[in-house]
Amino acid sequence: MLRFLHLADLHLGYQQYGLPERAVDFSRALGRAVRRALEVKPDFCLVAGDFFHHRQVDALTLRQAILALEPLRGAGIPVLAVAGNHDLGWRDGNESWLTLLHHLGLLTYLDLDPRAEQLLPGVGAESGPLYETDNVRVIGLPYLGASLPRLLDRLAGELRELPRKYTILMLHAGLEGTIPGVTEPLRPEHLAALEGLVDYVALGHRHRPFARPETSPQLYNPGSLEAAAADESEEPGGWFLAEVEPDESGGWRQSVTHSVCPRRPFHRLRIDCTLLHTPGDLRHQLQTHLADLPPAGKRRPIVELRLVGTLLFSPAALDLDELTADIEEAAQPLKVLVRNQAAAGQGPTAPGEGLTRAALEQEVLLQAITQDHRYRHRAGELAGLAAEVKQMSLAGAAEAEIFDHVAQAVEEADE
Ligand SMILES: [Mn+2]
Repeated sequence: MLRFLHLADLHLGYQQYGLPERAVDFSRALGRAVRRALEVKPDFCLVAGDFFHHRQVDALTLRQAILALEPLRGAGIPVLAVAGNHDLGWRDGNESWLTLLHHLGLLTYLDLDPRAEQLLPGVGAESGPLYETDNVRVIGLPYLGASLPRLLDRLAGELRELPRKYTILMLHAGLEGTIPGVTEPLRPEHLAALEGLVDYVALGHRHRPFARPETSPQLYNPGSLEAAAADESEEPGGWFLAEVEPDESGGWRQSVTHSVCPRRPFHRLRIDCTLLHTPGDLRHQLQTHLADLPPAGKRRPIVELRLVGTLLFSPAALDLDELTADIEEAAQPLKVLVRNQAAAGQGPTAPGEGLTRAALEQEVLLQAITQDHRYRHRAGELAGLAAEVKQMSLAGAAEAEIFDHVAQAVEEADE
């Protein structure tokens, strides 16, 4: 029986939100996967690209990589890796950090020269896209973007000439149809052309996990170990453990299970402002959400607050700092992300032509005040008051005098 672990998108060295703690999270996530590998003792581990977050790696990140890979080398578990777009940037022939890890014997870097006449070199070649044992063949391609489909055709041609054995194709590419609204150069039919030649396509690149065991070849993407973006927190990634046995018909039976990698908690709160008439209502709604959060664990969470819908009061009255402070007090987060995606209420419509300057001013004030549900019922009165304040100020009235006037007007209205 053959067993392997399939990981992708480790993004080591990613200080998400500028926080060193997040880079530690990505490293810890890899540590989890390594511990699992040491328990399972697979024949090898696959890393389908984006080992590092940046093309240039700092000393701490390199140390994190070495500390993760050394125990696997010690246990005799090969790590096979391809370059993702983050590892490469674009190809310019320079050595990458993955090449260095390869030369240190910490991983086997599978790479391919798309210009080579023959893509698959003979067994025993110093470098290239091929890792082969008696019963398994792994072909790993770097991130190739839009040129991948054509290359797969050539690869299929070369594979047809080789003796058949259990074959894994490792790619760093998104697959069309897996993320709504995202167009990918790689389509399912490009992979279907490998039917009978490849048994397991080990994907990385998009960070949400998926499994297509019903297709031929079977397609898998384990997702990223940690969330590299807020929307990745809802479909957490991890790793696949694949177990492969020969079946009666001369093919293979594979059983593939996904494990989610334990991550730092990531809470996404969403408030629809459309039914909230005042900033106080919004704050109250936030408190309700905060009370529903799971109790704090060992790791401080990341909390995202998204405001959606239509704002019923003036955007100027929306105090995002206050909302952030409420979240900080209630959840003790590592990071608060507040995103105001709420549309402001309808802006003033063009006032009618032929109005006097004073009438035009009143019209604009009236429309602005009417947009705020707190003051809508007294918009006419307040627009009049604003005009009076302006007149007083132009006439040189003292601040105290203006204040008294406003206070008196408000008091009268409240009676
Ligand atoms: Mn990635």
